[in-house]
Amino acid sequence: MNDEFNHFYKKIRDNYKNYEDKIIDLNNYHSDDQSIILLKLNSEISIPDEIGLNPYNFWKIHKFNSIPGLFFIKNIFTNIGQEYWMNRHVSYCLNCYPKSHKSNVQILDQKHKFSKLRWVTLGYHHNWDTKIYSHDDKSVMPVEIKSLCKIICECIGYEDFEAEAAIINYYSRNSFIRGHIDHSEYNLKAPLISISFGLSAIFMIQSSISNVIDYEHDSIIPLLIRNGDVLIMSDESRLALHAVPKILEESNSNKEEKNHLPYDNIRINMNVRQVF
Ligand SMILES: O=C(O)CCC(=O)C(=O)O
Repeated sequence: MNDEFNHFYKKIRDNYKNYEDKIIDLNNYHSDDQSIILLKLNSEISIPDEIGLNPYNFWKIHKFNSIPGLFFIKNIFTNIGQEYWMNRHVSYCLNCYPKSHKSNVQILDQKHKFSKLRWVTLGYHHNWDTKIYSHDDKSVMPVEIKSLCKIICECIGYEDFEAEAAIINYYSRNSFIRGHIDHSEYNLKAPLISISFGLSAIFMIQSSISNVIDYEHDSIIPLLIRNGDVLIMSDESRLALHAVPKILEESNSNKEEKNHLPYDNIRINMNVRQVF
């Protein structure tokens, strides 16, 4: 992690309230400098009913001029879809599906279900030590994930995405992920899709363009990620330094909005990559 990023990361972790005015919340963002553009979709692509998505014209696709290739999409999932995907992400571990998935905990009983669960890998398993994917170390990639990611990539004009590896991160209120770059995949031209459910979080990403925002840490953008939000890191942003310094406590109004979700007090992030 570079010094500037590290410094800002710690400030947000320790006291994000002091920086609330710097955090971009796309639910309440009015850009007058054109640094974030809302794209309109005129696509005719039909969306299968069973994966819980809104029609394409409901999606709000934001493109960041300051971070080329970064897209932030809101309003993709229906409430039923959010419930379905959250349950699915939990079932990948609790019901041991697919059979050869990998997780930081081997057998998880209902009682201890989330306290120890940190990650599950599907498809080509990310080797946390060597950071090398191997043909000898993979499980079945669930078809619903493949289909979801293909549809998401099509909205930014990327037609050939093959979901080959997924890391599912499970966060409790005190969890975080330090700054890192995802560069283990052999194919770095394909986008990385990051889908989040449950608790909101602050996500930080560093732009390669400096002076994008006129403040102290001018090349680092902190974003508020809410339940159901999708980030796509493509082109230049595919190799951007990023981190999750903070999982947020729910306000009462946020809790009400999430009554349909099967789990509270957890954030689940699915990070899908094309490896080859
Ligand atoms: O949880 C997130 O939003 C990001 C996770 C992440 O950066 C990763 O898995 O590489």
